[in-house]
Amino acid sequence: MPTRLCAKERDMTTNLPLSADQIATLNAPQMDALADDYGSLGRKLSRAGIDIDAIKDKVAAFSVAVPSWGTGRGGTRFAKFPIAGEPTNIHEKLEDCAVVNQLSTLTPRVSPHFPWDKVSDYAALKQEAESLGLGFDAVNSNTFQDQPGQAHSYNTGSLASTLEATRQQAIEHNIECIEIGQQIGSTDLTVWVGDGTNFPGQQDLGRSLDRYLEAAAQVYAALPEDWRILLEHKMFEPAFYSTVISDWGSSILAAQELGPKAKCLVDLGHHAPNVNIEQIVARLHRFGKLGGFHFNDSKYGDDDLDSGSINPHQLFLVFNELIEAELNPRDGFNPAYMIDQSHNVTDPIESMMSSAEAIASCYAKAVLVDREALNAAQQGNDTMMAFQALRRAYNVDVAPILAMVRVEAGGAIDVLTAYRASGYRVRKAQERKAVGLGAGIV
Ligand code: AFD
Ligand code: MN
Ligand code: MN
Repeated sequence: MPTRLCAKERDMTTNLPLSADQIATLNAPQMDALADDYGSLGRKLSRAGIDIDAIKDKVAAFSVAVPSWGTGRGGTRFAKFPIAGEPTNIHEKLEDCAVVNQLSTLTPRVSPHFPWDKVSDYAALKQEAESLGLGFDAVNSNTFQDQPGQAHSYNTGSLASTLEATRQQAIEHNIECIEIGQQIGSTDLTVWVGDGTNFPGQQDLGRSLDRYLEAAAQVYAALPEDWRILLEHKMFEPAFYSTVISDWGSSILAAQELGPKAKCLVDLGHHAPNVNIEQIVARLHRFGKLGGFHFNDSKYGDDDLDSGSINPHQLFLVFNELIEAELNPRDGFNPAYMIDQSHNVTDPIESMMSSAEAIASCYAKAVLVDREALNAAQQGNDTMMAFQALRRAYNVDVAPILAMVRVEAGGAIDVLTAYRASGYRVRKAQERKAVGLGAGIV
C-alpha cells in the first residue's frame, strides 16, 4: 500500500491551498485540551501495555486515496444538485483534494478517472499534484459510459460485448489508462465494468464471461511488470438482472485465470445487504488476491454514502481482518485503499475529510486489538472473551491519537471548523464557473 508522502514529496509541496498560519492559529486554543486527552488516553493504554506513541506512528503511516470525481457533487439517476464552487476540471479537483489532505493529513494520493481527467500534458499534471502535496493512486477506466465522438457505443457492454470492435475499443481504452498512469506515477489499474443484462436470456451467462476474460487478458498482457489490475466486482447496477463480474467469486476466479498481477478490489457497497464483507476480505487474502478497497457506506445498495456513517462497526471488522492480514501476509499483501463515494447532499470536501477520519479511526481501533488475547480465546473456544477482545478495542475513543497525528503533520485539530473558517468554498464559488444541472451517479 503506498504510504504517506515521503520527505521528498513533502518538500516539493509549494502550493498548499490553505494558510498554514490560519490552521495553526485555530489549533492553538485547543492544544492544551488535546495534550490532556492524549495524555489521559496514553495512561489508559499503558495500563494495557500499549505505547500510545507507537499507535500514533502507525496511524501517521496510514493513508487512503481520494477519488478525483469525489470532489464534485454526486447524484442519482433522478437528479444531481450542484454545489456552488464545485470543480469543473482535474486542476480544480486536485486543489480540492489538496484541501482534504492539508487538513486531514490522511489523503496524500488521488485516484483519477479517465477520460474524465484527461489532459494534454501528464508530466505537468504530476508536477502540479506534487506542488499541492499530492501523488496519484490507482487509475480508473470508464467503459460504462459513452463519450462524445466515441466510435462504438458501450450499450451492448464493453469487455464482454458480443461486438468485437466494441471489445477492442474497451481494451484499447484500458491500455491507454495504463499508459497515462505510467506518466503520473500510478501502478494500479482499477477495472469496473457495468457489463451485464436486464433480462433473463438476454445474454449467455457463460459466454459473456468468456468474452470478458479474453478481453481482460489482452489488458493484462499490457501491464508493466510492477503493475496490478484490480478487478472490481458489483452485484447489480447499471445492469439489473445479471452482472458479468458480480461478486467476489467471479472476481477471484477471473483474477486467478488472468494471473499473479490480477487482484480483487472490494467496494463496500457492492454486495447484497447483510453480506459478511469482512469474511470476503479474509477469503481473498487467504488466496493472495486481496488487491484493494473502495471505502463507503450503504443502507440498501451501492449508495456510496460517507464511510462509517451507517455501519462503522462493519468498517472496524474489515480493518480487523486487514490487520490480521498485515500480520500474516500472503502473496504480495499490499492493498490499495481508496474512498469511493457520491457526495449528493454535502460539501464533498467535508464528506471526504469526515470519511478519511472514520476510516483511520477504524484502522487505529483494529491496531489496538489485543491479538494475543484474541488468538488465545479463539484457540480455547472462549467465545465471550474472543468477542470482548474486539469489542474492547472498538470502544476506545481514538480521536486524540488522530488529532495528534494531524497536528504533527500541519493539519487541523478540528478539520471541519478549520475548513469553514478558511472560506475556501465561498472563494471557489466566486472563482469557478457553475456546473450545470444533471443526473448520473458519478
Ligand atoms: C461507480 C461504480 C464503482 C466504480 C466507481 C468509479 O459503482 O464503484 O468504482 O463508479 O468508477 O461508483
Ligand atoms: Mn467503486
Ligand atoms: Mn460503486
